[in-house]
Amino acid sequence: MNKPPSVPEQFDAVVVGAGFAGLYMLYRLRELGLSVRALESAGDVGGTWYWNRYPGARCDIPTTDYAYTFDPDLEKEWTWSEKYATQPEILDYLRLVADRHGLRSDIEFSATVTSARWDEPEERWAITTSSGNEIRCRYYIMATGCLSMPKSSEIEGAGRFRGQVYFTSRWPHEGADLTGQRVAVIGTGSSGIQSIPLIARQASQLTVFQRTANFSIPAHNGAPSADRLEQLSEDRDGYRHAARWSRGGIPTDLTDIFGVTASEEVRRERFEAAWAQGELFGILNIFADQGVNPASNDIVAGMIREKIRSIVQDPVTAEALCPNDHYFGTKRPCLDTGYFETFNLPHVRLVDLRAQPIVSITEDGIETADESFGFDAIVYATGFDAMTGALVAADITGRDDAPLGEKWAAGPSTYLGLMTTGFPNLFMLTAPGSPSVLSNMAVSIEQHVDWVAGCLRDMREAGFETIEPTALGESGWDQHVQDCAAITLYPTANSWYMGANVPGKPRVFLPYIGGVDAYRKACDDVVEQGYLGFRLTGPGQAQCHDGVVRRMQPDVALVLELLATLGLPPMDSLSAADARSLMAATAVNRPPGPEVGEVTDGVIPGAAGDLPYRLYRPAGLPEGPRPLVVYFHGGGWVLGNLDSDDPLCRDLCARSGAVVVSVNYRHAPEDRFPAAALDAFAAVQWVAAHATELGGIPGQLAVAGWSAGANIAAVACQLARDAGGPQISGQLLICPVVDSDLTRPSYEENGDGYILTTALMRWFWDHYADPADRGDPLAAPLRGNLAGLPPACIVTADFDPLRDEGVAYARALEAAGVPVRLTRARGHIHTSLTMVDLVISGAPVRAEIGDTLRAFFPNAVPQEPVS
Ligand code: N01
Repeated sequence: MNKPPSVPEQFDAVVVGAGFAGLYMLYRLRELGLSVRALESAGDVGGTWYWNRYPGARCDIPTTDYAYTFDPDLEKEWTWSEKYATQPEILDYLRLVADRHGLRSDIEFSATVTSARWDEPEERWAITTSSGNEIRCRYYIMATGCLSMPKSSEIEGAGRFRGQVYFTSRWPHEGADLTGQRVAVIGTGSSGIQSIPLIARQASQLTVFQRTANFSIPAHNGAPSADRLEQLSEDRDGYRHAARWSRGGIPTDLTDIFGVTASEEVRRERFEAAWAQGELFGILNIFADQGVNPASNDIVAGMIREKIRSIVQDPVTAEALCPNDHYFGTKRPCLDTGYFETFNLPHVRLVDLRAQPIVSITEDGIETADESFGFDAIVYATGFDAMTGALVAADITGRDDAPLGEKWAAGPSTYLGLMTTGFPNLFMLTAPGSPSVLSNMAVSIEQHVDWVAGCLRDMREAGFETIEPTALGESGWDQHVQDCAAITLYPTANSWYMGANVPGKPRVFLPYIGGVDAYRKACDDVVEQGYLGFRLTGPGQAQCHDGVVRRMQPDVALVLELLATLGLPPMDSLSAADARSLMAATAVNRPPGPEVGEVTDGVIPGAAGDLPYRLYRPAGLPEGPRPLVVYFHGGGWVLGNLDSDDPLCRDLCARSGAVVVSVNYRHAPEDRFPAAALDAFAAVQWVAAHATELGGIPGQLAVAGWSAGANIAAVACQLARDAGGPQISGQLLICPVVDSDLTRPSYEENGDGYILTTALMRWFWDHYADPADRGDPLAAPLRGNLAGLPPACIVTADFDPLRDEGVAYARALEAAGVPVRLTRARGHIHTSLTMVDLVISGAPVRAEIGDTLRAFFPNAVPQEPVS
């Protein structure tokens, strides 16, 4: 007789995983009064701390900070014995939390989820487990961890070895006695680096197979930091608040010292202090620019290599242990206890797999290209299919029977690293797109869980039963995650952050690198804006405030934040003289822009007197004449000079291979309309006439400008056409002023808060031109005759009040038959493209501008663009 189908158990929520995240999620869901079942494949709570029992396993975040904060009494009662606690102690802690809050009664252990399917008509998840049970729930929450799916060994012959095989991530509970054995360890990530010194104590011979040398600093383990304990005892709430709103989840004073400009003495002092401190966020915060600037990063990396050479006695081994194929920090750095010293022991040997790769694992050991090694035991410390592995393996099928693995085939896509479209009511804790592995996990996990719990509470109060991100919200977040990574050195490394450690895995930067603080703010903003980017439904109702929570480039946002802290007066409240002084003062410490071949200053006869110019000649071969670009600086006809746009001129010169002649012009209010425009035209005429002596190619001349400089560049093109010359090959107008109408939508949207404000624009116009003149094409070129003008490249920025007039000019030029390339600086403000080397996200736009300038001169000598 057939067994009758069992009735699926019903829960409001199912949580998968009983580690740090799963336990707290369970606690919060129960607090909300929901019925919950947690499913855990292990035999006990602990997650990563249940499985990773290899010798030496410890956390690499100080234990004072690597703990829950939701239970203040537990915080006071529990004392960590060490600065970095061992795996058994952390596991004990998690067991205590489970017992203290009676969580075990809702956890089914040794239960592996085999599949989860969204039942569309029922609006519920149907989950099956390894025991054949079916469970149904409304909310399905994956707390499966980022580093829980061991990477399968892709090494040839891995199954053939007849000796003992161990995986650091699945170490036997009873331990492994390696006493007197010949042991191989493959892998030198955190797990390898922590376990190798302890394995060396037991083994008679230890051979470490290293594919990539890794950066590691001494943990200086011992008692928990007295300083942190004191801060906690004095003001626990304040300390925890600071952690929640910090960049990495630990209160840290971020430095503003740049490696490239710091003195040797300061560099050394800061490095030695971080080395002595033995904390990851310390060594990652020696210089403000070490994560983004290769030169600064090299300073830190070089000093770590010096330390390695000073510890390891054999110079060949020392050199092989020196990392040199990735920037420091771009692969997770390690904290060790005696790692490099271990290689001074006579029975320990390093095999550099770059020099002699593994050919195969054999029955007796390992064969490399050069040698055969015999072993009694092989330890794999080869890492994880990080961040996506456990989620994809969980066989989750969303709307229209679409598997998560298929959706993520080209790389994961999430909204806030918490949800993904097509999978309603599926929450993922610390998923791709969240700060997770780049942060103190304990802090990030509490934030995620609190957000999810708050979301479910809000939904219940409003009568909603399903939630799902919109395509727009999710693609916007994915873009933001990649934008944040793109300005750093991180994507350059073959790291597990990039999925590069797993053969065939798409190369996408997985975690959110914008910071715990920025992430928390984004999550909060989403809620404040009525669950922006989510669609919620419930009986008889639906809600969708569609949109993108972060559209601005992250470095632009940082510049704005920094400016806000300076408390500068609005420019439009100042006199022209004071505004000029303020502008000069704020430019003092900015990066100088790229090197060019030669910079010379000179004087041009203008429409009513001499005009200073600065000429930039590109570096490199071939020698000989180059096309010319006459450039006009920005500053609303009132501010600016040859210095103000110097970095941008260098950049344009280096990228285009053209000689750039930056010309100053008469400023308002001393010389009002149309002085600046007439000077611009006079300058263009003079440069065209003196092309040869300036090192230019006669007849190959473009004009360029930014902001008001673009205004007079555009006017000069119209005047040149009307005057029958000079011949202009192209006009580059960066965020141009082309009209005096301040009512376009971009003025509404961006008129306040993005440096160039509507009020400032009005102030500029008031200084420059009488209202009666503002419609004159010499002031508002959009209103002129546009036929027969040179090809144009118009650059607009998303958060610029002038955005729409730039677009309008492009459309009008096109309508008049002028070839136009409209380049959008996505996520930028009016000034960001001029902030060369400060707003790194502007580099791709400036590269595009360089290409356009080259295209203005198709017959010029080709020149390699700067990278
Ligand atoms: O793994 P890993 P892990 N042949 O990927 C090598 C956290 N964690 O388990 O770099 C030969 O870092 C691989 O070489 P390569 C922490 O976030 C924290 O050590 O890919 N070698 C690498 O050397 C950490 O980052 C703690 O060229 C192969 C190593 O194996 C993350 O977990 C402790 C290979 C893998 O290093 C993962 O650390 C432990 C092959 N086929 C872990 N495949 C603490 O809290 C891989 N390798 C301190």
